This record gives sequence, structure tokens and C-alpha cells, in this order.
Amino acid sequence: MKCSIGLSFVGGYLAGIASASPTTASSSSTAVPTPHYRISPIDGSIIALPTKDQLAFQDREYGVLIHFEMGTYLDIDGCNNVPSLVPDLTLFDPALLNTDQWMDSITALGAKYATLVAKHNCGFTTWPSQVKFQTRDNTTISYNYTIAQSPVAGEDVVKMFTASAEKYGVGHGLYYSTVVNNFLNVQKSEVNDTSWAAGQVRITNETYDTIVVDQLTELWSNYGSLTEIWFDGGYSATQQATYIDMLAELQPDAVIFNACDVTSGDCLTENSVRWVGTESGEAPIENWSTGITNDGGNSTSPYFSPSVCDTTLQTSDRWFYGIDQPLRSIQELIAVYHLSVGRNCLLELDISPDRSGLILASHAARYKQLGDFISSCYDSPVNAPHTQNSSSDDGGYTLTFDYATSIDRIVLMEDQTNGQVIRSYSVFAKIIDDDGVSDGTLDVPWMQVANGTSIGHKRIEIFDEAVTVIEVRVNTTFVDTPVWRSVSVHLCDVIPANTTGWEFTP
Ligand SMILES: *[C@@H]1O[C@H](CO)[C@@H](O)[C@H](O)[C@H]1NC(C)=O
Ligand SMILES: *[C@@H]1O[C@H](CO)[C@@H](O)[C@H](O)[C@H]1NC(C)=O
Ligand SMILES: *[C@@H]1O[C@H](CO)[C@@H](O)[C@H](O)[C@H]1NC(C)=O
Ligand SMILES: *[C@@H]1O[C@H](CO)[C@@H](O)[C@H](O)[C@H]1NC(C)=O
Ligand SMILES: *[C@@H]1O[C@H](CO)[C@@H](O)[C@H](O)[C@H]1NC(C)=O
Ligand SMILES: *[C@@H]1O[C@H](CO)[C@@H](O)[C@H](O)[C@H]1NC(C)=O
Ligand SMILES: *[C@@H]1O[C@H](CO)[C@@H](O)[C@H](O)[C@H]1NC(C)=O
Ligand SMILES: *[C@@H]1O[C@H](CO)[C@@H](O)[C@H](O)[C@H]1NC(C)=O
Ligand SMILES: *[C@@H]1O[C@H](CO)[C@@H](O)[C@H](O)[C@H]1NC(C)=O
Ligand SMILES: CC(=O)N[C@H]1CO[C@H](CO)[C@@H](O)[C@@H]1O
Repeated sequence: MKCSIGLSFVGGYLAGIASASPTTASSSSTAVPTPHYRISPIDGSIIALPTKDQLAFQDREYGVLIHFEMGTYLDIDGCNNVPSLVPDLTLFDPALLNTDQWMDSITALGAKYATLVAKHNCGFTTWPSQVKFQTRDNTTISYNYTIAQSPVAGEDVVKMFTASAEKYGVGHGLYYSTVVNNFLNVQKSEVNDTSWAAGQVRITNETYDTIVVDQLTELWSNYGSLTEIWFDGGYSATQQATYIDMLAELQPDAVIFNACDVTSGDCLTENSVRWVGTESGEAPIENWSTGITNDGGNSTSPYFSPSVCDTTLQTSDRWFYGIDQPLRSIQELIAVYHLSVGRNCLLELDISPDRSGLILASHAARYKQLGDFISSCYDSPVNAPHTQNSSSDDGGYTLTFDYATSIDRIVLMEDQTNGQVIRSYSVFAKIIDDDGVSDGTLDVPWMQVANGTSIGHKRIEIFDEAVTVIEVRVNTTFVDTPVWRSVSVHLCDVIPANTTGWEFTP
């Protein structure tokens, strides 16, 4: 992926194209989807409304992004920034390829969806694309840089992956980079007409546009209903109307990563999700489900567009399998979970099958370790059978316990069906300390244990230390009376949060 490189095109690059050559925009009369929102009955502000697909996607909370393609066979991390590199087709030779084996790691992690890179920047397709096109000398040829010309001709990674995902009950999505294709000598959606390297085929810009449309049509027609579609680095402004129509017709339920042009505000679909703006796996502490900018979003934006935090398992921002590339520690990955899912951002963790087509044992073990932590910490609230709750119209929510209960964190979830409405929260607890116990009185004062702004789908607040409480109260400010999805308290092993250079504020 290296999507930071591509994604910087979303604003600057696309804006440049649109203003430099407005007449090249499609003549289709396709309407750009408009955002849906309502007006706050309290302060008149905008409350963006989600689609059912966006809510269902946020419910998945975390998934994986699978990098398995020609880049797997390079010592560098894919073909990014090496425009003349067209790796030899004989390199792609996964002798032990088994996508069910991938699913073992995905389900051990607890991921609810998986998005597969079907074409990355080298231009190689891991499905046997049947697309034909004209070269600049008007000869019609086949797109012959695919798995069908590789040593494993006859296989279709996209089809195998789709079947495995369906078998294991994991949502499946596809990534296809539209802005770079070394095989066709394309960077930033434009065919370079000055020189051609070995293995590159000569085409026109118009032909490139039709190839992309034809290949996306294959991917969006032949592999079922997709959970997520990735536009890494955005898309060419000239293709906007075409993609709007294609998505509406072929994949109306998919959520689209990078669906919106930050500058114009145009989106390909209402089902957009936005990039959070980094590849570290950390969302800003204040992070809304709304807004289309590549950061913490905007609470008053009319666009509902949750953020995605994509990040790697391997160190050094390495997305494709790297020989002997170290893995990030379990402590760092637990921090990543809290800095993404715990801050209302969808975590999309990289998976990098090796050159044999399998997930290495050391990688599999780390996914399971993270999955085990998440389920042991968060599957069951502490002392749930002895907890009562009540919510009130003043935006408050109270948990009372039949007897003193030790907790070290709280998980807050809004029901966002009618938009994200809470604008700030404070968590208070009646903490039993040594004095309280020795006094023999439960008349203990409220202490603020956490506070912040955005909740959205989920906010996890970890306290400085475990405390014993008899009551917990959440107070909020809001633009409409909050509807709580859940409020739960947990007690988990204390995991050291710090790793070198990793900022983590519990
Ligand atoms: C290819 O076809 C186009 C349109 O028919 C024509 O303008 C062009 O001269 C042809 N190119 C070659 C090399 O024959
Ligand atoms: C792909 O097709 C072009 C044009 O026919 C040809 O020059 C090239 O050798 C082919 N590549 C492979 C791998 O078959
Ligand atoms: C086209 O390719 C040549 C040779 O690789 C390179 O020097 C040039 O910068 C490229 N042009 C563009 C617009 O990328
Ligand atoms: C494609 O379009 C760009 C921008 O207009 C232009 O610089 C480039 O030369 C075109 N490529 C070809 C192959 O015509
Ligand atoms: C947030 O969105 C609103 C409505 O579009 C806009 O007026 C405001 O400037 C935005 N705020 C920021 C910080 O971009
Ligand atoms: C959290 O509470 C502290 C102390 O009362 C206050 O200074 C801070 O502004 C609050 N932060 C938010 C986001 O409300
Ligand atoms: C929470 O808000 C309610 C209503 O505004 C207020 O009465 C109460 O004192 C607040 N609770 C705390 C612990 O500050
Ligand atoms: C409150 O408690 C009831 C009864 O245990 C439970 O069904 C409900 O889900 C809880 N509400 C929230 C928001 O957690
Ligand atoms: C955690 O990291 C910060 C910043 O890197 C550092 O200042 C702090 O001392 C570390 N805390 C612990 C307990 O290691
Ligand atoms: C909309 C919003 O509040 N964005 C914030 C997200 O978090 C970053 C860093 O914490 C802030 O700079 C943004 O203002």
C-alpha cells in the first residue's frame, strides 16, 4: 500500500486535475450523491446521518488489509515510486497458496472483514483478467500481466479468497489501485508518453481509463457483494461520474475507502469511509464519525464518513511480506487497538502472506495474541450480573453495583442511527479508598476518572489505575438527547503501554 504516498493525491492531486482540465470531465449527467443530515433541535447545528451500510461497517470495528501480489516477491515494499519496474511474471509462484490458512489468522484475531489487494502498483492482477485493449499502434491485445501468465496459471487468488471469506463468515472487500500501473506506464492516473521501460505496453490515456473501468467491472461483478472497496490514492476526476454509476449499479452496499474528494466535497457514494491520515494506527484523540478530511473529522460536517486507521503488523511501515522483517510488539499492537478502535476509528491491520502463499507462524501467533487480548479484556463486562443501569434525558448514564467492584476502564458506545450527537463526556466514579472503607461509610464523593469529546461508535477510556467503585456516572453535552448503545466497565490485566517512540495516553 504505502497509501500515504497515494493518498496525498486525494486533495492536492485531484484538485489539480479538476481545475487544470475541467472540460475533460465526463459529460454524463450523473448526479454526485449529496450528504444527508438533520438539524439539531437544541442548537440548530448540522447532524450528519449515516447509511445502514456505514453503521454495519463500523460495527465490524476491525478488519485486515491483505497484501499479497507481485510486491510479495520483491525485496522492496512493492512497486511504489519505481515507475519503470515491471517485475518478471515468473516471480509470482506461491507453491503452497491456501486462503483458508489466511482465515485462521483472521478469525483468531477476531477481525470481521478482510480486504484483499487485487492489483497494486506493479500492475499485476491476482485474478485472470480477461480485459482486452488497443495499443498505440491500434493492435488489440489482452491484458497479459496477470496470474494467468504466471507459474500458477489456472488459479485465481481473488476467487479463492472470496470463497474462504464466505466459508469463515468474514466480510470480504477488494483493493485496486487506479492511479498507478507500472505495466501500463501510469503514474497519478496519467500515461507517461516520454519513455517506456522493458515490459511496459504503450497505450493512450483514454485506453487507460477504459482498462480501469473494465477491470473494476470484473472485480465488482464476479466476486459477490463486497464489504469494502479501496481507492488507494483516490481516483482520476475524469472517472468520477463513471464510478458513481458503476458503484450504484454493481456494489450499492459496499463502503468506499477514499470515496470523497477532500477539496470539492464530491463523494462517489454516500457509503464513504475516510482515511484517518496516518499509517501508524493512531487516531486523533478527538475523532468524529463525520467529516471527509484525513484527520479527526468535523463534528458539524454534513457528511457521515467514519475514519479508517490502516496500519502494519511488520515494523517500518512494511506492507508486503519482508524476509526477516521484525513484527511490532504485542504491547504496541494493544496500544494500536486502543488508539484506533478505542477512539472511534476502524482498525485495518495488514496481513502479508509470504512467498509460499502462507501466513508465517510468527505472524499467526501475533494475530492470535492480539485477538486473545481483545476478547479476554472486552468480551464480558466485569460483574455484569450485579450491575444496574439507567439513562436520563439530561444525557447522563449511571451504573450501580450491588457491591463494590474493581474496574480499570470504561467502554462508551453511542447508537448513531440518528447521527453522532454527544459532543463531550465526563466519567465520574464513587471510589472506595482506604479511608472510605475504614470510615465504614459509603458516602464517598464523585471523582472524575475520564473525560473527552467524541464518542461515536466506540470510545475506550483506560483509567490511570484500577479502582474499586460502587457507582459510575457519565455526564455529557450533546446536540440531541443521546441514545446509548452500551456503557460497560472492565478489569483487564495491566499491559505496559509504552514502547519506544510510541505515545500512549491511557
Ligand atoms: C489508430 O487509430 C486512430 C483512430 O482510428 C487513428 O487516428 C490513428 O492514426 C491510428 N494509429 C495508427 C498507428 O495506425
Ligand atoms: C503481452 O503482449 C504483448 C503484445 O502482444 C507482447 O509483446 C508481450 O510479450 C506479452 N507478454 C507476455 C508475458 O505474454
Ligand atoms: C516519464 O518517464 C521518464 C523516464 O522514466 C521520467 O524521466 C519522467 O519524469 C516521466 N514523466 C512523468 C510525467 O512522470
Ligand atoms: C496523458 O495525459 C497527460 C496530461 O494531459 C499528458 O501529459 C500525457 O502526455 C498523456 N499521455 C499520453 C500517452 O498521451
Ligand atoms: C466543519 O464543517 C462545517 C460545515 O461544513 C464548516 O463550516 C466548518 O468550517 C468545518 N470546520 C473545520 C475545522 O473544517
Ligand atoms: C477534562 O477535564 C479537565 C479537568 O476538569 C479539563 O481541564 C479539560 O478541559 C477536560 N477536557 C475535555 C475534553 O473536556
Ligand atoms: C451530572 O450532571 C447532572 C445534571 O446536570 C448533575 O446534577 C450532576 O451533578 C453531574 N454529576 C457529576 C458527578 O458532576
Ligand atoms: C442496561 O441493562 C439492561 C438490563 O441488564 C440491558 O438489557 C441493557 O442493554 C443495558 N443498557 C445499556 C445501554 O447497556
Ligand atoms: C512513556 O513514554 C513517554 C514518551 O516516550 C516517556 O516520557 C515516559 O517516561 C514513558 N513512561 C514509562 C512508564 O515508561
Ligand atoms: C475535529 C477535531 O476535533 N479534530 C481534532 C482531532 O484531533 C487532532 C489532534 O488531537 C486535533 O488537532 C483536531 O482538531
